[in-house]
Amino acid sequence: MKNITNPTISDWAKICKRPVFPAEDLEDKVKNILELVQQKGDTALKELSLKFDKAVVEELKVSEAEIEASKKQVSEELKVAISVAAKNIRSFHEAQQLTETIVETMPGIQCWRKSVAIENVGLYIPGGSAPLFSTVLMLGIPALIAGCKQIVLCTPPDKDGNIKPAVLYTANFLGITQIFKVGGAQAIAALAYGTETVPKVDKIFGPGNQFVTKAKELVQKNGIAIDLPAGPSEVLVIADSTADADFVASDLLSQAEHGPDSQVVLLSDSSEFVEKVKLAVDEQLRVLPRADIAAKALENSFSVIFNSIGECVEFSNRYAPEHLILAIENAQEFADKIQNAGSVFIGNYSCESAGDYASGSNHTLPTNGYARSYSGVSLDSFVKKITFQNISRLGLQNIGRTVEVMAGAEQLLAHRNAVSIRLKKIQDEK
Ligand code: HSO
Ligand code: ZN
Repeated sequence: MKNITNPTISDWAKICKRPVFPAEDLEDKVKNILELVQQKGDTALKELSLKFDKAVVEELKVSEAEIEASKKQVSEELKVAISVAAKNIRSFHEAQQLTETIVETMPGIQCWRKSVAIENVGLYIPGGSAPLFSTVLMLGIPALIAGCKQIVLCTPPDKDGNIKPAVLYTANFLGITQIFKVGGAQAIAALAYGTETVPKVDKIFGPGNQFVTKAKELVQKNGIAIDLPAGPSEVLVIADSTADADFVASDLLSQAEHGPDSQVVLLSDSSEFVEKVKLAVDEQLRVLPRADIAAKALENSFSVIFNSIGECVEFSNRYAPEHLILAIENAQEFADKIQNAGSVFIGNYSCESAGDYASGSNHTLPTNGYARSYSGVSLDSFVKKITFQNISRLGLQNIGRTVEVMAGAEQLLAHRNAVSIRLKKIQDEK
């Protein structure tokens, strides 16, 4: 983890740039996969699973028997943890249901907005070295609260053609039953176009590798919505000398262990504190099973020493981290100055892991600086908001002239006539 001291503002943009590791010919490879799935449907999915996951998949849809078996493979302790986390995530997302009021903008003119669930949604749950069953909770719970009619889950099979029991258990625990053994760009293609077995959806959610992310980007051209332009995980910690170096080190490592392309950043006003954190990182890293991955991520990571915590906050707003931890005195006060971040963790005890799993907030968040303009996944991500209006005869009399004048000025005379024709009839009826 390299250190930078007091960089000039003109260097900030360069420092904030995330490392990129593009796979060779990524776009062409993904386009080929998308085409194959469009042409050959289920057959392509099975062929691609064999090619990329080395898995022979007989049935794409997970069977009842497999779901039943998962209940025996998950420990009682984990089942309790999943239910506690689910309860908190449900409470937090249920509170996001807002009933909007009917607004009378003028006498006789009523306008209102209604949230209506996106009918068909696809949830992608990556496999790989750390199967994130927690993401099933983070995507499944708001989808269910929103009232999505069809929730389709895709996740890659392992070499034996099986799905991780915790993923199956969690999906079934929520009542999600349409689970398909398919991963990578081919899963995104299946959800976007539909195959004989996998239903086509309207919006695709979930994290994934570069292939998945590229596929999500490309299928948008077909009118499919996606949650976020996802990228590698990141955390930025702002810490002063009142923080606990061991805690800060543990937070940095918790994100570093996600993948070699993750980035962790430490900002502080104290060089002694940064040194303490680095020692603690080395010590904690040694005993981590994913030390290799975390060590690689640390190579793309850095610390910056600024003159004040105020400057750290300013830099963080420029960096726009996915996760921001404020391990500083008066953390709440500084929290009010946060302009760009996916999710903020305030004080020494708010570790990111709590939000990743169980405190209630969503862990699907904007990375790669997208926190400047995007929000993380929430209940809103699973609905569209339809506006309604009801204009009475009196309402049209009140608004009519305004519309006629504006339509005339835009020279859209059919628009103007839609009002004039009505006003005239009202006049004639008098
Ligand atoms: N930190 C990840 C979410 C996660 N962590 C899932 C553990 N499991 C999102 O950036
Ligand atoms: Zn995490």
